[in-house]
Amino acid sequence: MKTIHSDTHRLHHGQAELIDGMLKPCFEMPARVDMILEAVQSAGLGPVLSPEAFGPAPPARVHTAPYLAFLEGAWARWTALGRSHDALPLVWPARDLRQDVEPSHIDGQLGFFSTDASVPVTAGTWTAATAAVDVALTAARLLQTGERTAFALCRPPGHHAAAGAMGGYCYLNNAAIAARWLRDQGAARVAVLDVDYHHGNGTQNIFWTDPSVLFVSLHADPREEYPYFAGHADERGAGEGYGFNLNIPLPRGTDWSRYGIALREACTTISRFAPDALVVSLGVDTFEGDPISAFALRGDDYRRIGEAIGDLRFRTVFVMEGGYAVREIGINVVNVLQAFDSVG
Ligand code: Q9C
Ligand code: ZN
Repeated sequence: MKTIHSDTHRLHHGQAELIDGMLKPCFEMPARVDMILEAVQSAGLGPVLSPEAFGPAPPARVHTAPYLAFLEGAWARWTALGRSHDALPLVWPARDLRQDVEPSHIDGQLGFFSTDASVPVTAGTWTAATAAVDVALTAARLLQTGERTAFALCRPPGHHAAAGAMGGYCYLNNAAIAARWLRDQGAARVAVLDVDYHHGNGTQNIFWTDPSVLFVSLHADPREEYPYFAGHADERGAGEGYGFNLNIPLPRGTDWSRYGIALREACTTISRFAPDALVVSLGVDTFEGDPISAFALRGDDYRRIGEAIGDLRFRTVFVMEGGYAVREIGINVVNVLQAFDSVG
């Protein structure tokens, strides 16, 4: 399996996130990619290639124009006020407030274009996020050239980014942009399987009314975990897209005995949909040692995930999402990818 990787991700490095009333170092850090790359190379997974540039059109197929304009210019607007630390949102248009007027002040815009505070905008965030999109698209293009699979080593992650909002460490939705691009290239049906610990609310939002992109997500029950306000089982899509969204929320402490059953259900649904391509939002924050999560998957379980996905026999692009146990992140990711290859 080929891996697509760009060092440009380093330009996005948030200084802090708010935990227990204190600013703590961001869990979503550049070292995550270093560890995955090292594991890919030492396992001999396959060649590591640089991305090609796809330009602004593919993200514009998924995200709104006002949101993209905001994100591209946010750092300049922030520093123009004499500020020098991370730009963070602190006020949101919650219910009972106006949702329909974009503020002109950067402090208002940060809230208008986000779902929560876990999205520091730094000097290099836009450049890093657009590079991650190119990584995802370059991997997707490999499927067009006859490869059965490819691994997009994206950072920052993407699945919490909605059409018009950043959130949960995510700015541009790499997996959704890749799925949309595959559709635009002629794939009639694309499935997105999201195995990150957190519900992929951004991806769900983007394909909510679209019957040509099936979204299936296994994740922590939103009653007790981020993103809290999306990811319930009764969210099935709307309009033409009704029935093409499947959420499988799982309780704290979920281990393989439970996860494996849920994954089989997810795979059965995808198999029936018979997509022309499969995009996997690959998060390994389901790991028992993850510092912000509460599932209990172990190293070997990632092999089982890879085998289950490989058994589907669809052309598959893996897009990196979450995973914060930095020491084990590489081996867990490579376990999925090697097991997928072994089924091929
Ligand atoms: N106590 C991804 O995995 N909230 N995003 C963290 C920690 C945000 C996770 C709170 C979690 C976002 C891509
Ligand atoms: Zn996650």
